[in-house]
Amino acid sequence: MPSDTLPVLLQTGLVMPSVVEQQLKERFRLVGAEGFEAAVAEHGGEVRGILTRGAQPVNDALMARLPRLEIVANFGVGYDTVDAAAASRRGVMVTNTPDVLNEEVADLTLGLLLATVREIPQAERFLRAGKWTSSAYPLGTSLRTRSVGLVGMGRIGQAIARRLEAFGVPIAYHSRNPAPGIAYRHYPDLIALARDVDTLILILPGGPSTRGLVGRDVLAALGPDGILINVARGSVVDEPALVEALQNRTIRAAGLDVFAHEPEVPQALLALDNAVLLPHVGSSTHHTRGAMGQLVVDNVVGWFAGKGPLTPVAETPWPRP
Ligand code: NAP
Ligand code: 8YV
Repeated sequence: MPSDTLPVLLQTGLVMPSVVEQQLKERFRLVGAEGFEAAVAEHGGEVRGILTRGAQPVNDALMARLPRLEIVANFGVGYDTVDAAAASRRGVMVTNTPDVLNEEVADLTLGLLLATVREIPQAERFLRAGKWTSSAYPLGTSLRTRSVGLVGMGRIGQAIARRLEAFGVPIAYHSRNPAPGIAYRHYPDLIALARDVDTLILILPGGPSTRGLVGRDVLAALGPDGILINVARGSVVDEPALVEALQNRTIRAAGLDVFAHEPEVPQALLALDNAVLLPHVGSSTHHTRGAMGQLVVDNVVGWFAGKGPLTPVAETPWPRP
């Protein structure tokens, strides 16, 4: 088929080219990777699908410029940069990549938890700096005495909980509703949970409903021995309040995979020795990113073949009610 008769897909930045581009380029015309604004200006009237990984918000204003848009395929389970409610109003399908990354993200979360509690990066820096020859690394805090509050008990939260079970750590959780079939104590009130545990792990969606959920009040309730692990979204935490709590040691430490304005990380956080910082790598292995890319491909191909998407988000159910 001549390329100008193929359905046009707009990419908001590169989305796993070795999997996604490789499989879609024969059946679709891919535009946008080399200049998003220029592609919208030139092809806006023809675009039928968007491939996105979150760098560029897919909001109502963008969708208004794409009158033939049918589907937004998000590379990632979290789709907080896509206005799914606006898509639903416009009859546009939104898909994400759930489940295929649960175990990978849960592995990384346990790694980050241990790194933060046992100060693994700090101890390594100590050795590399040649300090071991003059003194032993100071004794630190232990996971043995800790209890964990999971904020979010969905697909990934449950995979984290399974791993924590193996570590013998008591678990409780906060979410808006109790998770079906989960026996851990449910706290409808996040501050009450923060008061009762000394370690919080955030694993819930970003977006307006969770913006700033962990602020000064939650950090104060967590207390001076408190450890905060965030593998959810930077927007869930009041970042300046967290920096202040770490600087003043009103909490003990934080392990962060996500930040408010990625890829920018505040200098004040970089300067802290009680923060372990990762560049949003929860799912970033060849294995799991490949599976996520394949799910993006399968959603898009299924949609344009008239079979419907594999993993529609809650706001755009399929089959349509
Ligand atoms: P999920 O299965 O949809 O679970 C979400 C959990 O969060 C549920 O327990 C839900 O319970 C709870 N929740 C939702 N909104 C809430 C609110 N306003 N207040 C309190 N709890 C709320 O999602 P998942 O697949 O586990 O993924 C969770 C999130 O992890 C993603 O959305 C993404 O942001 C993040 N993530 C990060 C990485 C990384 O690389 N760091 C990788 C993958 C995912 P209720 O609905 O009952 O409240
Ligand atoms: C990805 C994620 O890194 O799935 C998610 O929600 O945060 C990560 O798996 C991201 O979405 C792709 O850039």
